[in-house]
Amino acid sequence: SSNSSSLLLRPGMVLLRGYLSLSDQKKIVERCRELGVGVGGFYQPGYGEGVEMHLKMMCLGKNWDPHTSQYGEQRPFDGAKPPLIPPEFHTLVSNALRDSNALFPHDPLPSISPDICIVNFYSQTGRLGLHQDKDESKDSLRRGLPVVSFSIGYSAQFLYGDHRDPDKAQKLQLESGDVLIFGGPSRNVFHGVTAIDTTTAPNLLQHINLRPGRLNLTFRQY
Ligand code: AKG
Repeated sequence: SSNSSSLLLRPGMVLLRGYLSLSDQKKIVERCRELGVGVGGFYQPGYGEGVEMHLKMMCLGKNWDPHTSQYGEQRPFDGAKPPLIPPEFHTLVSNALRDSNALFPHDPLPSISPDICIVNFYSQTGRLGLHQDKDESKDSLRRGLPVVSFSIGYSAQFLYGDHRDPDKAQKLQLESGDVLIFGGPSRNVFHGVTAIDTTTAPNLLQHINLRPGRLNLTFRQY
């Protein structure tokens, strides 16, 4: 359901504004809640990571460890195996990439079979420092396989650019239902979340049954 406000932000970086329907968002919230309270569910990454992480995290498919920046099949701190990526998430990701390529045929991005999804939950004070997603395989990075990111709940002030310096970054408000894709020449873009906007859409959270905060899912192919 991508609409006319979808944007090619820069080569290889697409914003599908309002792509996820409310009903899709609600289902994603519900599924993440179920998975989040089970084995391998949400935890709070400690401080002293490479990147400032003020959020709760869970991995699906593979584990990504913020301490070592390594992928693995289990979480080092409790041995849990991450839950599988639900099949309906796979469908949403491949549809989003297909629709993005149809909107911007001059900048096609390769499709992916995501084997890792990082689910972040930002409370009202949540944030995430500027970083690159560069821990996937050399092959995945070399091919520019896109990262596909779903935003649900409160809006986020999102920064992106070619440098780690926030003053040099572009600003973007990511809203509930937005899908952001970055691959190809934008695969190594620096990005992060400076603040959560708690003033957005007061009825939205009730509709999608999310506690106050923001849920973000990023899908990648290791
Ligand atoms: C990441 O998980 O690597 C992110 O950068 C998440 C960004 C976001 O929450 O929009």
